[in-house]
Amino acid sequence: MTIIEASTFFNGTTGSLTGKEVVKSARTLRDITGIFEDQKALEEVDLDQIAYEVEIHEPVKGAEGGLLFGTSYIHSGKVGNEYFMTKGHFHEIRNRAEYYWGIKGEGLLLLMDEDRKCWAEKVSEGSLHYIPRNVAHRLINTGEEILTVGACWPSDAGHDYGTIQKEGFSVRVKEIDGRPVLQEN
Ligand code: M6P
Ligand code: ZN
Repeated sequence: MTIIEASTFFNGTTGSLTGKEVVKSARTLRDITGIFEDQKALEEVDLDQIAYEVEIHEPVKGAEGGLLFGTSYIHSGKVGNEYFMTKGHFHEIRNRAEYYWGIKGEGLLLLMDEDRKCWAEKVSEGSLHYIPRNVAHRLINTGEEILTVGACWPSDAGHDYGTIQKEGFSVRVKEIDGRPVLQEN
């Protein structure tokens, strides 16, 4: 019998994932222009800047019964008065839940059920968020530093981006008088 060295590392302070089976990706504003309301404001920003980055530990692909573990880094910024945010998604297999937890920065987790009822939870260092089955989820950086959030979800959950692309969330988060405000979409 042998003792095996760990091959993947998670830095709890920064959220950083390194080592084996870690996949990194980034989305620029150009990749997500459709999620912002103020299309005119998009003409005034650098579309090649990164809106958010994701690191995922992916020991399995799509298999039922597995888990995936990730860190999202949402950059600070706005398009018009709407904060940078993730695309947001339902799970392709709708009854798959997910955990998010705040690692660094300040933001909101916007949640929406299948009746398009929305609510939001404050995300900050140490906050824990259970995303129930059948609920779409999007992270919004309302602060001035990068919002770093951990995630763990079933490996077969999948991402349904199409529904959000077509219908959006029923609520938008905008900065009004220097504070985040929820507005009906
Ligand atoms: C978290 C997880 C991932 C997701 C990522 C970015 O790390 O929920 O599954 O891909 O956030 O969010 P989105 O896919 O909505 O852009
Ligand atoms: Zn998810």
